[in-house]
Amino acid sequence: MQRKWWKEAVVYQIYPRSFYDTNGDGIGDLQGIITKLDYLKELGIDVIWLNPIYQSPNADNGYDISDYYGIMDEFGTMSDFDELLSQAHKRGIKIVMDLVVNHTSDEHKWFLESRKSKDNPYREFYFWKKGKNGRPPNNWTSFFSGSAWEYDPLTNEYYLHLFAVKQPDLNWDNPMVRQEIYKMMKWWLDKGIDGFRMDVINLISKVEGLPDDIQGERQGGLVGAKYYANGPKVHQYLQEMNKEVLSKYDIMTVGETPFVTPEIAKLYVEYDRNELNMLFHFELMDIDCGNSKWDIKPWKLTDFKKIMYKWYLALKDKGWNSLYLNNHDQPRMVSRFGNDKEYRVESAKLLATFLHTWQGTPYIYQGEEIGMTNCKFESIDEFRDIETLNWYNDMKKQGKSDEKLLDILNKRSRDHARTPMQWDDTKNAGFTTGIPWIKVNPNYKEINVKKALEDKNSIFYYYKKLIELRKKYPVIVYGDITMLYEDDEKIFAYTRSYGNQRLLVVLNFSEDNVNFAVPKEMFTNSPQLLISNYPVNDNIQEKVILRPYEARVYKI
Ligand code: ISL
Ligand code: CA
Repeated sequence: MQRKWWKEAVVYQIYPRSFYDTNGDGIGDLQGIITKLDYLKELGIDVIWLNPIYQSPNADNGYDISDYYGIMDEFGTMSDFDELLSQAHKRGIKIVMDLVVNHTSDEHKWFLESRKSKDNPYREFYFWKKGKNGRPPNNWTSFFSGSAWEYDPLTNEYYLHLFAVKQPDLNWDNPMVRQEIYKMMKWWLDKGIDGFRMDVINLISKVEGLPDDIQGERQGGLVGAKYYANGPKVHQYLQEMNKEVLSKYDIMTVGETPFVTPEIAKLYVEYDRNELNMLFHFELMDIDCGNSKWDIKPWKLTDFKKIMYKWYLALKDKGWNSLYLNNHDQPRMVSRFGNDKEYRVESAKLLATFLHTWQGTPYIYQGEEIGMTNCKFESIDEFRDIETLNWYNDMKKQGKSDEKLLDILNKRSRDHARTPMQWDDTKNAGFTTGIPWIKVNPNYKEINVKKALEDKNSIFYYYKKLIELRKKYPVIVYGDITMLYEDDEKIFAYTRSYGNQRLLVVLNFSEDNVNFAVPKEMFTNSPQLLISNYPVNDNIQEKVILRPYEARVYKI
């Protein structure tokens, strides 16, 4: 197995807007991240992934970029960024930036030019088309509700936006677009950043002619996805990007890729393809979704295990997996996959044990390390996210009741991940001295960093220990996986092996006490407990009773 720093690393994702505010405007900022670097150092992470910090009118919190070479005013200046990068590097922490190049803001200078006239040199930077009998050019729908096309009276044409109206899609078939993007990437890499997380990078190549989705097939609730998801030239473009940019630097890359199966993923991440290092797939995130993310259904542990094992096997020895249980687009993992009430601490630690002992690079989302939960939103006015607000308005038009919609949003809105980081038990959780841009989760008096740092048994120190174990035992990074009791609906158990190192991981994903029979051959050496989320004083026995959400890792 090829050893790589980005396989051994633990990544910490920061949503800067909600991390820490240093000037009292209610918005987190780059100085805020600098202030908290020692906290992250204490946790032991190796890499920070920053959600977008470029100039942006913030229709989608920075995912609508108006200048790739500038820092968002609210976040600070380029010199703050340079300071952040050097302060992080001084502590041995790398910085990975978000790369949002499927679309720009409609306020980007390329788009401002592009919309001016049909013969503007920038016209072909985007997708412009005539309507069909007063209707959009095709029937594709946007990720954020409604048509994927917006009419512009100035030239009497429509432009394509797979996301918000203010996020026009770039035309990657235009070589000038690609060259501009590569130039910009090199500019940031030459500054010394350590990699990119590439936003919806598998949507950049659209099928020529942008045809109607005849069957109106709704992939994840979207009409048209089959004409742009993993499109015809995406691999050609990524190989070109790799050759011209990525291969020249010692960096890590992770593509965010909805609509990928392991078979499709191989084409992006197999070592000999020279495209990306790893992907964020959505199969686990879809586990409790019906037709779309708003259609909530219960999930089963056997499905969870099947998905993880399938991805492990598919990429084994040929590529690499990334591991995440939540991020800025998803509900909080402890509320979704654990129990955020009586077993919050136990289940947060259990999920962490899985995240850090499966094969792949773990990504921790800010606040996860203290067990932050979903937030109770009382009314629609408390939400900020454009996806949430557009969907709500759409559903209201269709006559749905507020009560029903709020109930769904209280499980699914992206804003659960975006409430401010809870630093202490003072006003606004110590996030800001001003008025926070979004509601603070009312549970901050109970759940906060200060409290976590004062308690040796906290979730925080459990994460710290998991990260230390990863550094100490290469088997955690590189070990092969063997599944145990695959059909069990409550227990997730597996072994890892690498050379003569071997681990046994046992996780009780239920609220019940569960019997676990330890396979006989594991008694030969005396197993050593490496970590667990309950006090365990006995040595491993043939029959173990696992308590609710109990997690144990043994060296065997
Ligand atoms: O958030 C989602 C589900 O709630 C996804 O559909 C998400 O929109 C999709 O995965 C793309 O996400 C990325 O690009 C978006 C941005 O809003 C997200 O924050 C980002 O992670 C557009 O740039
Ligand atoms: Ca601020």
